[in-house]
Amino acid sequence: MENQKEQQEANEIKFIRTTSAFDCGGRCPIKFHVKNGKIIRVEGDDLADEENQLRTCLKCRALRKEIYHPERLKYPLKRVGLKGEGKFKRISWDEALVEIAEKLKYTKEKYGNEAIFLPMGGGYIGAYHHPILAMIRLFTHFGGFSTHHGNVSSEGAVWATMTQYASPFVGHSREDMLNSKLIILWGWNPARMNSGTDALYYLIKAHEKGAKVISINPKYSDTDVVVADKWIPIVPGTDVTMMVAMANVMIKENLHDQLFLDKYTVGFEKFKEYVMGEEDDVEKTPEWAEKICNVLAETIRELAREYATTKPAALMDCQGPARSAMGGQYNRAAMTLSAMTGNVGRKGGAACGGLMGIPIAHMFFGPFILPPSRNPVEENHPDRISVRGSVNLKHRLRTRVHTNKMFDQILEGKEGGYPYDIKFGWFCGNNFLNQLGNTNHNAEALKKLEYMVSVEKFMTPTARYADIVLPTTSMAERSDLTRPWPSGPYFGYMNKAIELVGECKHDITIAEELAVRLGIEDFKHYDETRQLKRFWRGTKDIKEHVTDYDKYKEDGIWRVKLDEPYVAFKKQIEDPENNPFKTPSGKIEIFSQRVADINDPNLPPIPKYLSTWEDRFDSLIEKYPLQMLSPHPKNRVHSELYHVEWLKEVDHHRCWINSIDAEPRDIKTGDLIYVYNDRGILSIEAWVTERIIPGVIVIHEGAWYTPDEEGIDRGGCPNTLTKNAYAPDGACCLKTCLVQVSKDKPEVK
Ligand SMILES: Nc1nc2c(c(=O)[nH]1)N[C@H]1C(S)=C(S)[C@@H](COP(=O)(O)OP(=O)(O)OC[C@H]3O[C@@H](n4cnc5c(=O)[nH]c(N)nc54)[C@H](O)[C@@H]3O)O[C@H]1N2
Ligand SMILES: Nc1nc2c(c(=O)[nH]1)N[C@H]1C(S)=C(S)[C@@H](COP(=O)(O)OP(=O)(O)OC[C@H]3O[C@@H](n4cnc5c(=O)[nH]c(N)nc54)[C@H](O)[C@@H]3O)O[C@H]1N2
Ligand SMILES: [Mo]
Repeated sequence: MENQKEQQEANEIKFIRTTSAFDCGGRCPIKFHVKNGKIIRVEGDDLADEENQLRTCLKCRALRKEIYHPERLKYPLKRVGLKGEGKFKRISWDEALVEIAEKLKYTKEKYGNEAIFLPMGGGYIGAYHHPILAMIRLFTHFGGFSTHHGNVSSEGAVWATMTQYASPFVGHSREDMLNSKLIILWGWNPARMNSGTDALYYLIKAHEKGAKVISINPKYSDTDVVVADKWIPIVPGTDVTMMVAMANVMIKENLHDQLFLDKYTVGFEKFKEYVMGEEDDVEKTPEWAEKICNVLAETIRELAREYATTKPAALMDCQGPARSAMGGQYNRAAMTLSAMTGNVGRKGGAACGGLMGIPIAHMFFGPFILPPSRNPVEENHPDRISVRGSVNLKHRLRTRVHTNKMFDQILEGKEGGYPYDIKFGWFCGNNFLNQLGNTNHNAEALKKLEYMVSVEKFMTPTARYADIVLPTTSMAERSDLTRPWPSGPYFGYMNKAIELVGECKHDITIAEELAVRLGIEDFKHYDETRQLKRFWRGTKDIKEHVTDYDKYKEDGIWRVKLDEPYVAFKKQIEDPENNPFKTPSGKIEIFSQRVADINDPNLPPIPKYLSTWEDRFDSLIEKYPLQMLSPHPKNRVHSELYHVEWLKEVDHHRCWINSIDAEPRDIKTGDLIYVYNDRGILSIEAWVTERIIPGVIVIHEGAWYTPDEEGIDRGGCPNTLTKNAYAPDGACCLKTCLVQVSKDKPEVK
């Protein structure tokens, strides 16, 4: 009888509401259907009305296919083959943790704590289970670790906004697009890369309501297909020429908002001198720009007039184009145009800057589970980094290697001019071999590490180089708090839906168990459920908005109701006396003295177009005539969800190439082609399409690096071709890359 009842209960379908926590611009509400302890179905948001519903994305709807994927890691593994070869054997947790603890102690004694390297990683965005936070705490207790600086996503945009506005919160809540008359998508493609779960919905609504939408992008994007009234294709990396040429037209035709500039900005005169050619005898006319960016001068003129005279207008720049050798110059020029047209702080306008975040429901994580002290390796260093986003980059370089140089540091160490000699690497929440520039070089570096641990859900290209791979839990196996970026505003409550799969352990549990083996006695254990409530109670931002914790938990989401759309810098514009910008001048700094003081010609104090390496004017173009773009994938979060067959079907991984480039190479859709440069060779299927301009190819990021015995990457990971370099402002240069394409296999070096 008892058994029957239990059976009946188990057979019932339970609904568990949660919010996803991928490192994605979306944060989707999810309703899991759980039967017999197993997720059998995934639904989206059904708690809100049509208007407020958050449209759960295709990736989250396929979640159970990831959670139960046959290749999901379920036990600790020890490498038995060569690094990268992928041969591992199952071991017990006890064996794994004993060995790791020994290696950590050995490394500390022999080389010092600085030899322990902890790469950051955003793979999971939850407050309690954040893998990196757990490890920062453990390693701080253990005497410290070394790490890196420079946000892989957005350092160019962060640098630009901190320079010009001294604030990263440059976004509007998305419904404000309904107030725009003109929306310019300048390298923004929210139909592919989620940029707020509600972004595309409001963009479509705004378009339906009559806003004109113009897109400036080398590729005719998925968003353009849906909403663009006009597509202006542009040569990658040359946006600043078009932007300053638009400024030139506005100045000449007196279309700019001089009153706004006088009242709220500093340094416009210096920018004007550059634009009008007084600084360098080159006037930045549309004809000048046309020669570089390949947009007709007349098109530039028209857009300048339209943007300056249609009010309000929202120029939506983003981070992608700045993740390049040109860095945040593009965001700085966009912010300047926004000020010139008086669209900053205005409903239906946009402040630009690419980050798009708003400060509401933007609690920061982990105040209660961070270590009690600073990382000792940096604490005792005279050049410890102070503020993230500080414009003084040079200062930062002395304690931390740049993100896109972390593998160089492993290879070359102090002798090569890097801060430390690295011996031990702990990789969690990232797949950096795959996701940073120059995979072949990164693989060499991982081979050189004395010891490496990877905590993962899957045997990623990075994990294949580890000595020990530990299996971690998925988001369905955890309770946590999360929040969206870049837009919102809402808080997510993640409810644990199923028991831990296989022998998987949470990252935080791994840290706790390792602490015991390392003899760290004061490493605190926090109870998950109680800790989440404490987060809520102790975090002003959540507590202020979330008035009913139990409902928040039950619904898996708490929506913050705004009386009117959030508009960045509204206060600064409406009441500047009492609300100065946080810049040294208290105004929008079109000219920045702080940047001028760095005195680097490649880091100009006003936004400027600078030609870069591997652009169309680099002599390397003769050998490698095509620019490669590697935008974010629609069907994955970077390299996550790679195995999910449903998602593979959505968007086949293939190389976009224009017929003008394909025909002379005898390439047809479906052909296997080789894409290469001096850094590597990859193979991929071709898609001949007019949706990308001639001279440019597209390979989406996140495909798994899979070198064959000759070293050809059969997985088609674009970072096999990108450079391990950073821009003068700290941006990772993952979009600046020259390649050649052929149908025949090129010679392997
Ligand atoms: N589905 C999905 N959504 C995601 C992510 C994901 O992996 N998958 N990742 C999330 C993360 S971590 C981030 S940082 C954001 C990233 O968001 P972004 O960095 O903005 O995204 P990207 O796809 O790299 O680039 C956006 C667009 O810029 C265009 N572009 C590239 N170069 C140029 C150029 O020189 N000029 C112009 N005008 N356009 C250019 C590309 O064609 C592309 O359409 O997305 C987030 N959202
Ligand atoms: N060519 C090119 N390269 C790019 C970009 C580009 O535009 N072009 N974009 C860049 C950008 S914006 C970003 S943000 C980076 C992303 O770079 P990464 O952060 O390296 O990319 P992900 O593929 O998201 O890797 C996250 C990993 O964390 C694992 N993971 C998820 N949750 C957990 C957890 O709770 N614990 C542990 N231990 N692991 C977990 C996942 O399985 C996954 O393997 O890629 C960058 N790389
Ligand atoms: Mo990112």
